[in-house]
Amino acid sequence: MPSAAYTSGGAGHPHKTHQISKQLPELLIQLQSPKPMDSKILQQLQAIVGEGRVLTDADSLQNYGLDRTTVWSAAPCAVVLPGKTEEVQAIVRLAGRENLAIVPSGGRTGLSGGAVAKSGELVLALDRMNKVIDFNAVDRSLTCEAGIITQQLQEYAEEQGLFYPVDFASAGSSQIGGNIATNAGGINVIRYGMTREWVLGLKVVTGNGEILELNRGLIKNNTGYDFRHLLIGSEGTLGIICEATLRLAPPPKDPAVLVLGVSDFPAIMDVLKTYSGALTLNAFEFFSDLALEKVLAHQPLTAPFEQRTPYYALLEFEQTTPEVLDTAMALFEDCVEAGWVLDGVVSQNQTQAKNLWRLREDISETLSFSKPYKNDISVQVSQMPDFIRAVDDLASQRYPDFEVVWYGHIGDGNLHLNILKPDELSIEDFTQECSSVSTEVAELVQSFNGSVSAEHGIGLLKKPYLSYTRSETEIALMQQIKSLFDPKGILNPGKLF
Ligand code: 2HG
Ligand code: ZN
Repeated sequence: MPSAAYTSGGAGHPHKTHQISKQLPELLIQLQSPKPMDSKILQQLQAIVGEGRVLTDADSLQNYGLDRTTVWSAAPCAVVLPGKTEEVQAIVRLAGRENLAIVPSGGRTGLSGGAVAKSGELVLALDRMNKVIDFNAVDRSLTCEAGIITQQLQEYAEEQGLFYPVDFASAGSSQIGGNIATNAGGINVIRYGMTREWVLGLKVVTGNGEILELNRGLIKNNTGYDFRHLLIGSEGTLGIICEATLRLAPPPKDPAVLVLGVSDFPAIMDVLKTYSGALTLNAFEFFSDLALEKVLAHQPLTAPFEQRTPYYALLEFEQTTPEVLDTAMALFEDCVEAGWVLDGVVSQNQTQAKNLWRLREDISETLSFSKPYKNDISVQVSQMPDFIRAVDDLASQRYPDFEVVWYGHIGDGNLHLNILKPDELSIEDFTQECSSVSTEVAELVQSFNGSVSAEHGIGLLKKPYLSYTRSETEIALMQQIKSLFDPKGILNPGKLF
């Protein structure tokens, strides 16, 4: 292997604990003079949750009113912090009586505006409901409250000798309830699937104020419609997730990370085919050299190897036996010989593995400083080469003056296409220009039978494009289902459809 020596930078701070700073343009920072909270409702909320747990100060409204999108201004009427399911139920019932819209709120790390409160809603934040309630070694499962931070859950599982495999860069601030409400994906989907795969049970409060206990931790339960799966990915429109029972896995053995410098897109797919045919991959990610350049300019990291290449593939695999690494190296030689791979580096310990991961995981945070317009699209993996070619043609025709950064979870067919805002362009003009191209991107996605939102959800941002992936009949059925779970339409109104 040409660059076997590891060259990445020092440890730095742990990559999952830093939060993306919300650098918003001034015009978006001002609150849209939220409607003051009716004092009688305020008193009733306080009676439910206790003194100091209903927030109305400007900082809290700003902080709890936004996720990581930069398009809308925060304008909730108040933030309420319940401590248990019965309090959530009482708040929902009060909101139903008063016709008050509720925005359920987790870690607000979403990228589609699903947790944005921009129209005088009450933000119901799960922060105080953050405990592990039960762990069962025989069932390999744990039950926790919805407000637990994903990374804390992962660490808890690790302390039990087990593994919660859903992982992504914002795991240090996202909450499990939000992960479930958006069916979060992340970097390990190729091996472990999305959040949905790991949910064994849910306790939720519907928009009608009923408490439902869904599936109660069972592996086998064929008793009709599985409402648990309706709630997963429902983006807070059907019910508020208060507790979850999650399945845990055995931890992967000594995972190694390989970063390969690749000549072009088709070569990435050849590398994927080569490696996934011979090894069990935990992840197969890719990023362009422009993505790497941006990360290196903002983070204390060094390039994976001296030579810069147009694209990089990042693979993670379990070293179940010492031979696995030999296989990976032999495949590397094959890929070099075929002309697909130009250089490569493999981690020799977990610190090196973590630092190599940062080259990929830090992209989103790094790009946030350029207020990117985001696309999170997917097709079947087999369609990827043709799809990428078509998206590339479209992007170079329609965005000739913008920097386009390519990266994503290529192993599961998910592309993140970020268009960077030039400094001289206002955010309004930039968003408008990008939105007009988005319809063409959506048409292209539709022609490939793909999805306009692979893992970030629909929220507010992707609402105009939902019909490119879901039929009219499906959307009408979704609306009818919503009216059953939330007859007054108080849960996250205006999101999803
Ligand atoms: C990732 O894969 C995240 O890094 C964020 O899903 C993607 O910011 C993005 O576009
Ligand atoms: Zn992603």
